[in-house]
Amino acid sequence: MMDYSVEPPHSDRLVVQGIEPYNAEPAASALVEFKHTPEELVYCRNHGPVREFDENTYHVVIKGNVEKEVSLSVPALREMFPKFRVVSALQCAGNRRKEMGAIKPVHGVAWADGVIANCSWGGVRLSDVLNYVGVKSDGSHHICFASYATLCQDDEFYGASIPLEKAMSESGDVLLAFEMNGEPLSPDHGGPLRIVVPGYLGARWVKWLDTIIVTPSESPNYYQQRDYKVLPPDVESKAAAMPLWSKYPSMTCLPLNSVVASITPDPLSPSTMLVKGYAIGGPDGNVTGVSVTIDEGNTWHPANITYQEGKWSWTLWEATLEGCPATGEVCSRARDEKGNEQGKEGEWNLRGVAFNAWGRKQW
Ligand SMILES: Nc1nc2c(c(=O)[nH]1)N[C@H]1C(S)=C(S)[C@@H](COP(=O)(O)O)O[C@H]1N2
Ligand SMILES: [Mo]
Repeated sequence: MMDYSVEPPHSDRLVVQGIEPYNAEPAASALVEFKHTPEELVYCRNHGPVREFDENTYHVVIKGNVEKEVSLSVPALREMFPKFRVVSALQCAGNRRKEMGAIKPVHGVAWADGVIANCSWGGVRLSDVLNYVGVKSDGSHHICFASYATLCQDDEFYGASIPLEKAMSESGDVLLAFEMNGEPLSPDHGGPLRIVVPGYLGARWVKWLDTIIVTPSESPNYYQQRDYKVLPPDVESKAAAMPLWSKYPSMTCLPLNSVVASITPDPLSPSTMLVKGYAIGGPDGNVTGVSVTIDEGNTWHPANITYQEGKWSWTLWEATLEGCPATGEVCSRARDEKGNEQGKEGEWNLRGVAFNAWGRKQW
């Protein structure tokens, strides 16, 4: 049985979507006030109980197609490998699921638009650790991550995998992380050790990481094989999805996206609105621009980008709109390095993942 009675205390700044397991998100309006998301505003997404472990005795085993199998403690990782920091957004594939669910019901936690956090992650490079153990591979291998440390809902353990190329690429910035925002990683976010996979959906960022296996195929885990996939829109039930899971690819990157987080009228001139939001790049690189409209896209106004850092951070933006009516709606649209633009509508899928219609908020 899963025991939820011994969880450490959670932040009181989050909107709770579920207690067992603990799932909670901040208001997007609170999120966009910070470049780096403070710990108390970082969403919590769990498929089982949160557990607390001692960093000094916590180990990760690395095995499979490697020259030497090892078991390394977190202090050993700290000592043996150079430390790196990367600023990266962590985002759940179910971000904005509530909006997709308004089109047609979907399966999953009805997240609003707060399951995203932009943090500075500290740890050692997965590529350094893999070079140390020596990967025996002809190229097309996968690095499987698992946590047996805590139980979960749909499988014996929580697991995920990423392709070897992503794990080994210098610019991929995949970390075995033991710090978040310069502090030891807390139990809620997978401390003492989690994997950080910049640019990939949160489901691959395995928390309480205790096992890494190098294999020729992807992780067999439920969360890699039977979930976190975009099924075609005509698949409308779990029964219809069952024979199809294995035919569709596991998600890696989430799409280009933007969200309108807050609209504040100027106290001195109420027809002037300050609009704030966030945006995030997809598989084709980071955000290069965000525009807003209050007339369904007839006229677009460029927003100012107020924050972006490196390759993997989110983008914060704001726009001042003058001459607004008493009530209305603001939409946002992001553009990326390759010139792709966010589409007006997002496509529905059964699991409610990867929703990226224009951001939309009424005042
Ligand atoms: N061991 C374990 N790792 C996990 C999960 C989990 O339930 N168990 N949830 C995943 C999902 S779906 C997401 S979105 C992120 C959430 O990380 P956070 O709770 O630190 O925000 O962790 C991922 N890693
Ligand atoms: Mo997630």
